[in-house]
Amino acid sequence: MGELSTQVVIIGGGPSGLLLSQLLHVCGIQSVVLERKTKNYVLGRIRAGVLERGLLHLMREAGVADRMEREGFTHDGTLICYGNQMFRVDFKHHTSHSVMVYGQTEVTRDLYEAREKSGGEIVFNVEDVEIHDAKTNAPFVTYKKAGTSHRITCDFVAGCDGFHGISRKTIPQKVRKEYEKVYPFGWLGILSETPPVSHELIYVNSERGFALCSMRNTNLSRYYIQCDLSDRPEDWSDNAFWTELKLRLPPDVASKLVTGPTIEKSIAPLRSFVSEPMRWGQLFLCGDAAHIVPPTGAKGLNTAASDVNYLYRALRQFYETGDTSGIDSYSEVALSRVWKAERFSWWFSSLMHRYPDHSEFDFRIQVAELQFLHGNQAAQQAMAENYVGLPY
Ligand code: FAS
Ligand code: PHB
Repeated sequence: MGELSTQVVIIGGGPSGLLLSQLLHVCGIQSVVLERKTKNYVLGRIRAGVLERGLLHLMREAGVADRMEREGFTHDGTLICYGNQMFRVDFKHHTSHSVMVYGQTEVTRDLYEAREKSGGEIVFNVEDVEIHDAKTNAPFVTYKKAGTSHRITCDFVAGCDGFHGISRKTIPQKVRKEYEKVYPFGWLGILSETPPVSHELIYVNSERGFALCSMRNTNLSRYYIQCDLSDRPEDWSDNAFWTELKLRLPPDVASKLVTGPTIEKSIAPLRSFVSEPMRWGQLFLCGDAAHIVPPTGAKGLNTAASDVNYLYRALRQFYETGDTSGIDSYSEVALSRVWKAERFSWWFSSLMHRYPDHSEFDFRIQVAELQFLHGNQAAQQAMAENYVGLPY
């Protein structure tokens, strides 16, 4: 049995775990990251694309913002289409803030590079991770790697292992309160080495269903269309995807769309999910381990970042002063912002998708909501405040 000791064991080497590890490192707190996959596997997952202002600040504080500042795209607004209408919500005008378009893959790559450069301990291909004695002052984590058992004693455990991880389930079922809403459709997403159809994102509510035009750089486009839950990526040829996307876009946008071979094609199911509490003894949950949002509002990665912000500051406060107030209030403070992100993501999803079980009345309410957003500056300000990211 391999024996190790550290201050914080972080389970999960995705953006939550890596960002927390790097921020703790910057203020001299030791951590070990346990990741069940390989680094390349983690980097191969195509996920989020829009970063809130809070995450930008955290990346700068973690010392990993240089490439993002060079290669990311600052977006001051977004376009919204419905019926034969298209309008722009001006984030900068309403909030004096923007968002950064920079893929989660690149955020994760920058964090891996920084951890490796500073000698961070990241163990890949771990198996059978288990958290022990979380309710005591001497928690420890065991895991296997290549058949050898290991044990790490620590002060705290950060569960950053995503929706399918083991951390949330370490909290006894009778202690956990879970809330869930499953949406009756998925998102079929593609990447193509083609120039984006627009320099800003376009969210579309068309009679054939939702569509989103996004990007990663000037020659890497990211497009999504709402699809049935029974669909599989292999059911959609490239030609079928492009044809459907064009049918959902306004004609003047569709006519400018540059198509090409897809280099990635995947379907993400949509769900809203929250598990409370986010703390159990010395175990703290961050990111998808505790909550999931439909990607409509680009809040998944960004809400993981706000959890990391609260936990990082709470642990720093404890190690620097012995004060446990941040740790003791972590779950309540993090959940307050989580639920606001859940609300916005649910609201924006309700506004932009065609629901198979919608009545005629539901549909007319959706049109009225879109017309109100289109014509009311206060409504656009409320949307802009949520989209750029509420304050931490
Ligand atoms: P992650 O799931 O990213 O990372 C958890 C890590 O823990 C993984 O690397 C996993 O391998 C590891 N792990 C799991 N169990 C473990 C164990 N037992 N031991 C050790 N390691 C373990 N958000 C957006 O904002 N926009 C999007 O378009 C978008 N698209 C998405 C598409 C998909 C298919 C999915 C699943 C999510 C998407 N998201 C999107 C949300 C996504 O970006 C998450 O919010 C973000 O990855 C959260 O980061 P983490 O909390 O680090 O969780
Ligand atoms: C993306 O570029 O992947 C993206 C952008 C905005 C969203 C969801 C996904 O709301």
